[in-house]
Amino acid sequence: MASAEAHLEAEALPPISEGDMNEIRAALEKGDLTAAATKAQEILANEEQIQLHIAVTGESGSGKSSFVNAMRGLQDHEEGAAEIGVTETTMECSPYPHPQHSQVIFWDLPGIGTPNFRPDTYLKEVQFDRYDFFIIISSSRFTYNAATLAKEIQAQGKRFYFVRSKVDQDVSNERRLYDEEGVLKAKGKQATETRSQWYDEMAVLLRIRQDCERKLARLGIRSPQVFLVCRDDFSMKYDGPILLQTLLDDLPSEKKLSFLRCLANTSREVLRQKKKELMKYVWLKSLVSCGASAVHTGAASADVDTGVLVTSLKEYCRTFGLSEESLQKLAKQVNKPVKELKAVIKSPLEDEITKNVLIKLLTKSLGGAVQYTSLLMKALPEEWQAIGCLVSAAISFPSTFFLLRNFLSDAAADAERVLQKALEGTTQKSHLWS
Ligand SMILES: Nc1nc2c(ncn2[C@@H]2O[C@H](COP(=O)(O)OP(=O)(O)O)[C@@H](O)[C@H]2O)c(=O)[nH]1
Ligand SMILES: [Mg+2]
Repeated sequence: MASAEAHLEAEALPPISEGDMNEIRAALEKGDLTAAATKAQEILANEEQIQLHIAVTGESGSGKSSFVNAMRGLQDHEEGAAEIGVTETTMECSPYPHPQHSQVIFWDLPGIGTPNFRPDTYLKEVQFDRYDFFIIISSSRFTYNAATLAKEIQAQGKRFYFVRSKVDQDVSNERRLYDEEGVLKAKGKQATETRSQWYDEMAVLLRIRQDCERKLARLGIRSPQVFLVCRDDFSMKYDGPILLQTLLDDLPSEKKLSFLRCLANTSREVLRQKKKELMKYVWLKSLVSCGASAVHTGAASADVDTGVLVTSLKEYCRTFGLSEESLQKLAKQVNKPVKELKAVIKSPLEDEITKNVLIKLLTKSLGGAVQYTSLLMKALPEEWQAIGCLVSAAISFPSTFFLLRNFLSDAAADAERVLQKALEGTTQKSHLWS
C-alpha cells in the first residue's frame, strides 16, 4: 500500500444535494453516527441505481446492433449479444443492458430508412423521453432522414452524435489500390486531391470525415461533427476513444460514474477519470462502514463493517479490470500471456479480496488503530459499550477512509501499468498513451 500522505490532496465531493449534506452534518453534530451512516448509505444506493439510456439509431444494416455489442464489450457471437445482420421488420426497440453494469442500457432502435419516414412520429414511437442521448449511425454518407432526425432530436432538447461505422472496410478497400510499397497501383493515374499517390491512412480517414461533414452541412446541420469507428477494438481505434470521451464530458455530473464504470480501461484518461469519480464517494463509504459498526456493539472482530469495505474494494478492482476474468480477456485480446500482465500488479485482485485480506490492509492502514479499538471494546464494561462504540467508530473512520483512498489509488496505478504492459509493442500505444 502507498502511504496515506502520498494521496492527501482533498478530493471533490460527490454530486449530492445540499439537503442531504445538511442531514449528515446535523446527525454527526448530534453524535448520531448511525443516522449519518444511514443517510450516506441511502445516497450511495441511489447513485448505484442511476440509469443511463443510450439510443442507437440509423438505417437498417448501418451497424446499429454491432455498435451496441461493441459498447457492451461483447463479440457478436457471445451470449447476450444483439443479433447481427437481421432484416428489420418491426418498430420494436430492444434494450441491451451492459453485462456488468446493468443500469447502463443501450437501445437498439428500429431503422430510419423507410421512404415515408417522419422524425417526429418516429421519436414518439420509440419513446423519445426515455433516452439520455442519441447515436445516429451510418456506414456511408448520412442521409436526409438522418439529418432531419438529428434536427428533431435537437428541437426536442436532447443531444445526438453522428457516428460513421465500418471505417475498417473503407481503410482496407483503399489499401487494395496500392502496392506493397504503398504506391498507387493504377499505372499512369495521377494522384488527385482526394487520393494520394502514396497510401496514407490518415488521408483516407480525413476524406471520409470531410465527405460526411460536408453532406450533413448541406442537409442543414450546423458545424457537424462525425466520429469514425469500427466495431473491432472499438474503444481503442479511430475515433472510438474521442467519441467515448465526448459522451462522458457531455453527461451531467450525476451520470458520469455510471457511464465510466462500463468503459473499458483503454486509455490513461479513462483511468484518471474513473479514479477521480470514485474518490468522491470514499468518505460516504467510510461513514457507512463506521456507522454500521456502531450498531453491532462490540461483536465485530474489527470496528468497521467489513462487508461494506470488502464490497467497495471489489468494486474498485472490477472498475479497473483487476480480476482474473478481465485480465484473461485482455491477455487474449493483446495476445500476451496473462502472467506478464499480472506481474505488474501490486494490489490484490478482485477474486483475492476476502475479509481476512481486508483486516490485514486495515491494520496496516493507520498504524494499527483498529486493533487498539478492538481491545478498547473488550476492556470496556457492558454499560459503557455504547459510548465505546461511538469512539471506536470515530477512530476507525480515518483508517477506513485511508484504506479506501489508498486502495483506490493503488488499483488505478495497477490498471495503468497493466494498460502500459498490454500496449507494449503495439501501434496503438502512441495514440492512447497521451
Ligand atoms: N467490417 C465491418 N463490418 C461491420 C461493422 N459494423 C457492422 N458490420 C457488419 O454490417 C452488417 C450489418 O450490421 P448490423 O449491426 O446488423 O446492422 P443494423 O442492421 O444497423 O443493426 C453485419 O454484417 C455486420 O457484421 C464494422 O465496424 N466493420
Ligand atoms: Mg440490427
